[in-house]
Amino acid sequence: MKYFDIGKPFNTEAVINYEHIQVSESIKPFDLKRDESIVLTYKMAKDEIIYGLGENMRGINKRGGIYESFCSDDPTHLPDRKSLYGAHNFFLIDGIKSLGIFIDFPSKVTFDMGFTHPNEMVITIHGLDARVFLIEGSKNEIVHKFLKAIGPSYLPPKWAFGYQQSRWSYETADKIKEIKDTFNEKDMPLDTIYMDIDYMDDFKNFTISEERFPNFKNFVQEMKADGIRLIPIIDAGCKIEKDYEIYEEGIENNYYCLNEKGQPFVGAVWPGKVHFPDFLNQDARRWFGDHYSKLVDLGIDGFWNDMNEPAIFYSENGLNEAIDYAINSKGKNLGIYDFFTLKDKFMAMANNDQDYKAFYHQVDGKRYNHYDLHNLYGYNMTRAAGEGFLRNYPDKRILMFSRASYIGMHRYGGIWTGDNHAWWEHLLLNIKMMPSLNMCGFKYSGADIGGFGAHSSSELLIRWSQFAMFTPLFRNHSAMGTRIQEPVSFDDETVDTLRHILKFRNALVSHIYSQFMMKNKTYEMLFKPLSFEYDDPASKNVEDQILFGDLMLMPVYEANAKGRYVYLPKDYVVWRIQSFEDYRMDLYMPGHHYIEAELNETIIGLKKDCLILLNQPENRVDDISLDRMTCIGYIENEASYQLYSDDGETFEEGQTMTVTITYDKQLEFSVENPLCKEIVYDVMTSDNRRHKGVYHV
Ligand code: MIG
Repeated sequence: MKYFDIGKPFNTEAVINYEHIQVSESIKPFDLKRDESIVLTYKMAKDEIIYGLGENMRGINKRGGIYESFCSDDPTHLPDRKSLYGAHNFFLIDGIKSLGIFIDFPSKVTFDMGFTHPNEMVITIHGLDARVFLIEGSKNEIVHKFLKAIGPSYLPPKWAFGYQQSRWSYETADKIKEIKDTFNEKDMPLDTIYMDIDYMDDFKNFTISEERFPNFKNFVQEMKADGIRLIPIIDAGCKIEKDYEIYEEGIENNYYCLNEKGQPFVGAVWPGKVHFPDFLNQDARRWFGDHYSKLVDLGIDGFWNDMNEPAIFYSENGLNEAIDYAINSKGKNLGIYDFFTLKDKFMAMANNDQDYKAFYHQVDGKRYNHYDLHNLYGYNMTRAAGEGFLRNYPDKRILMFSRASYIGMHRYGGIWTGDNHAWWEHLLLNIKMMPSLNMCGFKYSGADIGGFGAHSSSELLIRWSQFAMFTPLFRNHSAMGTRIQEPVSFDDETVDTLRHILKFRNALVSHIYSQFMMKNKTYEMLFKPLSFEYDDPASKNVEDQILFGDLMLMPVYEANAKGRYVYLPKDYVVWRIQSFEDYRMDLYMPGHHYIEAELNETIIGLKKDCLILLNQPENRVDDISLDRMTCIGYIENEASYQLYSDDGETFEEGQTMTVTITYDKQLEFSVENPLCKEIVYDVMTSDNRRHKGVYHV
């Protein structure tokens, strides 16, 4: 791995491990131009594929599109949307040789990946100083080197791998209790309930509405007694209000971003007028990070950071300008252009570049314009929280994920992919996005299951849950005004189907958790495109199946489908699951197949010589025991499986069990470092026989 500096780059702290990284003499194969901005160009060979770019629209192969890294809050992710909430400038060109590239630059970068000209890649870095990393090797080696350079992921607690229920908003303690009780009544797994902005007093960070959540500490304990953890939201902007502690402390210590004149910059978000903490200033970071403790001390074990692009509904300047323009237009016969200008004045008020250029950060005593460091804001908010947790609770894992992010933020928290919609297209997008998020370091991630905006149908929610069952963050969240989307709020048949899916996910928790912990350590992706494991030509073009370790995920993502076409590069056993107890296994030869999957069936491919261990499903992750495990597999001669397990709550190192099964007319088990007492097995062998039984360890 090498890096090449253009000008004097800002240290974003994305890359932290420089041990095997050298300075590069050139930026080949790129041509470099530097005048008003930095432009890198590269001629792409005909069949080269581009992987990566983290949270972005379009496919696993990013070629043919145009993308922009500039953390933005736009709740309508249409196919041509160029930027979402994250700025993930790492990608990989895969041709005869492979090359990984990371553009470490904290402001706007445009990636024209063969959009303007099919064979030309044009990367425009909107500034004059950047560090560009170049990584050679195979695809897997490149990602491995990159993940090592940016360091391991933060560690969420194990319960954060359970089913999580959210809604904007469950406004009162009673409502939250009711949700929990309904889940209990309907025997539906649940580990957390989210508290969206309405739990706060007037949307003020680190406050709790006395009226809607009286005696909060008791309430938290009461929920916990039933195994449910509450996860409150924290927003970036802090309300301007005299005597509000955060406001006063921030002003007193100069912790807020300042405008040109050196006064705290004013924007407006949920609480009305706010100041934005200067998360790039380490003192401010420390101060803000310590405030999370207030809630932790009340029994809260996790948070989500929102609106940290930062989203700005309007600024005083923008609003005044628009209002003046409107007043001037009053009574006039507006031509069509004047009318549109008037309309745009209001429409363009939110998240406006003019506003981003109107405030400043203090970094190590130097002043920087926000626009130039824009993509580091959400990252440093989450860093403030993450550093605070480690400082104040060094032995406790706390759930944290963020909306905005930059590469490197995964060391402090995960991400969710923001305001998607209850559209089938967004289920498919979720599938395609997982590998590229992993490439950029974000392992603890997931989308709003069922869709945030728009009304979800039961069918969409079921299909989405069948896929998301594998994403580390497994959360159903939806917006105000949309159809109630909890799995318990649908018709009986849907509730039954979702119960089976959620229970199955719970049975997978020890596996997903173990994969997360092991792959984090070895700097590998959890989700991979097929071409990262198979080098046949057809695997390169698969955009709607992905690998999760030895499992092939082949989700159904279309309405009214009763199955789907699947490409299998090798022979696979298709595991067709209705519930933990009820499933089929069928052997398929390599090639293209139509595989049936009724609405209540999840289909998963098991590759040859693979095993997977499941725990018995419970309704809470805390209740999971490893004593009795279920083993599913497909074996020709020998298959081995590792299960990592630890307490899931502290940073104490755990243990790894290895289960090996060999097959020669009959199955032979061997278990190293046993963590379980019994293995209930159901294994298919390549001679198309099924072997069922119980192995006592
Ligand atoms: O302007 O807190 O993406 O998950 O429910 C909307 C309310 C603010 C945006 C987040 C969404 C959350 C919502 N927030």
